[in-house]
Amino acid sequence: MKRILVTGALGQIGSELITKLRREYGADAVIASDIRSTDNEVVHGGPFELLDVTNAEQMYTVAKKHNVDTMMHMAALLSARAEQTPQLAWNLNMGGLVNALEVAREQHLQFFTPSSIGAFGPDTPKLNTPQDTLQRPTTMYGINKVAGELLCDYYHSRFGVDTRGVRFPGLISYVTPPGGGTTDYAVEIYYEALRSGRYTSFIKEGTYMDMMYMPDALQAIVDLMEADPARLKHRNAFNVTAMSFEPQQIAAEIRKHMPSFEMTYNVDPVRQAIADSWPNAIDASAAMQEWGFKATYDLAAMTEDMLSKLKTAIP
Ligand code: AKB
Repeated sequence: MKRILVTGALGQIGSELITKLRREYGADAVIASDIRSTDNEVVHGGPFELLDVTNAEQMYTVAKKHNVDTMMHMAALLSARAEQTPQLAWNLNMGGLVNALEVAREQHLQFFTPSSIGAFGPDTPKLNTPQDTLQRPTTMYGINKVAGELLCDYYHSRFGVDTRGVRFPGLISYVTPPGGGTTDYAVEIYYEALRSGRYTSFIKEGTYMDMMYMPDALQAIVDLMEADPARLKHRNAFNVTAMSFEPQQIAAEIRKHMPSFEMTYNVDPVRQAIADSWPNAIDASAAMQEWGFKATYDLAAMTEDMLSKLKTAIP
């Protein structure tokens, strides 16, 4: 039986990943961990441990106690938050990753951690951004992500750790809201559309970024972890994406369901600068060829699903 330790389990990806993994591998096979606890399914639906990823000894003890064979390391600060507190971001994003990789090395674990489109920078080709290309990010988050990609490659080549990973675009979901990201506008817009019929975007009109609906992101993690390693020429940091749009396009899609929806702009210079330094649309062909990555939701299908799910979730 598989035994998977997930860090950052109460975060945006973690909380839905836990549900999916427990459904696929059994509730007891998935150990959720986070620095905090709360009263929800992640905590009560299977094993849960309080875990500060910057504490190497604690991480080792939890992994050993549950005899895990896989680690999915999700705990991290997102781009905008990392820009506000760069020292904390370095300590958490890099310190946590090094600790997690060390546990994976010592205990021979299969390992997953997400990178991001944030690992690219202003000099990276903006359109059809290749899998292997120039990476000179200008944000603390991006620097963490590039360093993390290289570190995961290193742990594979130097120590033989089975490291795997993807570069996620903005992830959109109706379960747990993201916090501190640049792509968060594309989640907030749905909540505000339903709550008030209007949204003020902090990202400027015409700013294209890659995005993906959460079910596709979770499936990508499972598929990559189950992929035949002989087929993987890259291991870490596979470009994955489902769509690229700018604020007017998501607003227009929402208007198809809510004709009176209104959008205005109040651009946040910090998050806008981050978005401007990222690609407009990345090329995911390496992930498609090497492990069969495929996204099923486009902007229209995602919008329909988000609005119908949120309608019942928002009081
Ligand atoms: C963020 O906006 O920081 C994240 C990401 C694209 O990595 N959603």
